[in-house]
Amino acid sequence: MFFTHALTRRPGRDLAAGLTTANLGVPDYPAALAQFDAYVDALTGCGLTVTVLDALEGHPDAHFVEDTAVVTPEVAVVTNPGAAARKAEVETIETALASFRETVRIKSPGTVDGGDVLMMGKHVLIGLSDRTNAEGALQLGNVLADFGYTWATLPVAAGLHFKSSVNAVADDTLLTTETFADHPALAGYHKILVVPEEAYAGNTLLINGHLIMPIGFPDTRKKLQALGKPIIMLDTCEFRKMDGGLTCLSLRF
Ligand code: CIR
Repeated sequence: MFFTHALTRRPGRDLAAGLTTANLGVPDYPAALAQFDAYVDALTGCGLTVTVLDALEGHPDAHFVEDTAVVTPEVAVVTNPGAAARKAEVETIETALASFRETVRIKSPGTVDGGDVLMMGKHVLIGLSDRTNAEGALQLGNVLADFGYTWATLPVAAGLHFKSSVNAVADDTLLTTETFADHPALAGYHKILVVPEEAYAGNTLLINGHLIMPIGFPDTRKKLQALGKPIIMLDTCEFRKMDGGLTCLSLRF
């Protein structure tokens, strides 16, 4: 997929009040801002025009914008995030996306977090997780089917979201942790395996032929180098403390 735009949001001063299971300590606000700025620079370097929304104080996970929408070339599906504390984030995202695409909403009792949705061309893999339920997946799948997409679900057996563990690194190639590697829904793709000690590196981002990956995962880096794509390394440690990573910080379209 070729992208021209990204939508992001600056972290707020209250980012440490967000949801987390990581047990990696409290994120440092100035350090998070520096990591966010480097991320925006990397997206710009991949040729994207990046919209940066203002921080949404009172919504400490709101910079993880990926969870609030699924954007295809034809439509922007605004989600109903699975965590009660995150539902209100979608209002400003819908407004921002409306200038780019027709928008459609996932409605309760359906819930979807965009972090569970992986677009592989015209096929969409949807992880069923604590955040994304079967009704939400059905609503999303039905909207996308109207535009010629096929879709499949699979259980998120580890990690917060499906894309915490599995991401595209080429049109037909997935980077995946061992947990997901043998699932039949992934059978048609080439796979590069992330070793368990480097599971966080499964959250690597492919943008217009560039790979953006987190620092500190040498085995995964070596495997990705074999693809011959430029690799941009970013420090995401402040976001990791809040269960976040590279894909969560933007919507690409
Ligand atoms: C949350 O628990 O919702 C946030 N603290 C982290 C969201 C990360 N989003 C993503 O992986 N797509």
